[in-house]
Amino acid sequence: MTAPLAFSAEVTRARQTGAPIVALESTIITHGMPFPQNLETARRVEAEVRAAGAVPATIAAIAGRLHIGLEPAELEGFASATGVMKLSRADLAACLASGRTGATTVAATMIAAHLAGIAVFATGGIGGVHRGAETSFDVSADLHELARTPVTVVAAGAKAILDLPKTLEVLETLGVPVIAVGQDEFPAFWSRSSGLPAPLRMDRPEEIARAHLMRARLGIGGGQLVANPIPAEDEIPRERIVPAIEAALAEAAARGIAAKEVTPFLLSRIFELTDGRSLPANIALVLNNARMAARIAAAIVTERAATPL
Ligand code: PSU
Ligand code: MN
Repeated sequence: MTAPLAFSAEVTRARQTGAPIVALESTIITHGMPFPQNLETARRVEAEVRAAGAVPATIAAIAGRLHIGLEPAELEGFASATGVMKLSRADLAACLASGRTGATTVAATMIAAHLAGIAVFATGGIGGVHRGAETSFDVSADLHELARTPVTVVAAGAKAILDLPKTLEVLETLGVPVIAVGQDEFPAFWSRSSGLPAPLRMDRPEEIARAHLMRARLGIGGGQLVANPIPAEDEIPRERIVPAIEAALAEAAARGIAAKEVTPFLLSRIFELTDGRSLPANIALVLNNARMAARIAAAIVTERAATPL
């Protein structure tokens, strides 16, 4: 018995021709943005991947099958569905085995991408170490997945709602390369600057592709985190977003929000507290990451052909 994968027509063709493919997550659609902006954004992200010369594979569990690429009607139904599970490594199998529908987080999307032979994945921001993790122990399973599954994940850093220094420490402990694109600093999702140096810096997609392939040649396993800063014209300066973050965090603590609910709660409160200003920035950075991921995926195809293992 093999994994219950369902490929879209477009992804099936790309697999036959060896075209570059970029995986896209679906938790950002169901738990990260309000309807209908979530559907519109999902479509725009797919279009951005195509425009940059790769094929998008939006990943989601629908009625017990793990979809690698969604047909337009599936994407629409999924974006407006209610009661969709939020799936990480812990619950992916349970969801599929019971025939349910679920959105894949970074961790679950990496697992699906790897099963489907897809090397590169674009998202907004990965999960990380939450503030107060020294007492709550809330550390996203995304970090452990990066340590074990060989997929290159393009994100705009980790969300600024997190404890970024602790997130970088855990990534270092787990042996995950953190590569800032085009700058020395680790980006902070809505803002380009975090005040923290990134462990590695690369300026071109080809370098990132070669590093991905070198990890495979060395048998190291695990993925790479590509930290791609939000475009300057779209960023929300740190001092503007910090008050909204502090207020949302205080509210989450007062209401006892815990476990899987934390990230969706914070994102939707920050959206409200910034009068919606957080959303265009979030959309812009996802589009920017989709473009970068497409270039890396194309470079991996080219480099693989040039340097057989
Ligand atoms: N980034 C966003 N919006 C999101 C997420 C990330 O801009 O909704 C999601 C991703 O799916 C990520 C998840 O994997 O939040 C992390 O959740 P947690 O902190 O519960 O591990
Ligand atoms: Mn968590």
